[in-house]
Amino acid sequence: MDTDLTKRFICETGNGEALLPHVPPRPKSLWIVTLRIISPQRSDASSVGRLYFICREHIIMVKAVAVLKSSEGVSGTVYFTQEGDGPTTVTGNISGLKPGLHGFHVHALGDTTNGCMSTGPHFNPVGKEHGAPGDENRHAGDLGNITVGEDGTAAINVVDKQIPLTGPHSIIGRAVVVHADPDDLGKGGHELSKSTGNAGGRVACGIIGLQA
Ligand SMILES: [Cu+2]
Ligand SMILES: [Zn+2]
Repeated sequence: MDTDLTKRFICETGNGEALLPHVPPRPKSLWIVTLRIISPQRSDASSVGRLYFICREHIIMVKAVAVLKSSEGVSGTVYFTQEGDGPTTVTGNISGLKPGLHGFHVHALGDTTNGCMSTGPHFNPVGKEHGAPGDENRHAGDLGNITVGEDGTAAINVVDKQIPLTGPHSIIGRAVVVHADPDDLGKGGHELSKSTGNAGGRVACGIIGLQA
């Protein structure tokens, strides 16, 4: 079964576009479909004709969501959208945090069997060091910091090219983690700067799942 939700195949005939869900999809290929055409007037009358379709791949918008919870009263919802192979937009709100900067990452695993501790290290599919979102040398999961206001709430608005929702480096099924302290973006000189940004404990997390 084709479980890739990101692609559909639009097939065209001389009479315009038609979606052919039962045609085995293959991009840029010519499909010849044999149709049995049944007359609406006479159910016993049918004829066989051939239609020629050219199918092309059509990549659609993919959406995902993570619901963040913690025992310390932190909660929030983080949304991810990606169109085609463009950048991923991250939006949402998190509340119940202390004011200031908090490290904000995608961690490698969507495993919360031991709370946020079991979500693994920062998502790092190509073996780089911890860094800032704009750095060349960074983990894919390094989204920097979120800024929490005096009301304990942070609004998230990030656009990033290294956290796709499709393909081999997809973040679907991984986790979003908010930390107790600021992420030093690899520049703090601490022994943990180049691995975690020394962002302290994991105060809330949520698993990134596909959304309709
Ligand atoms: Cu983290
Ligand atoms: Zn990192």
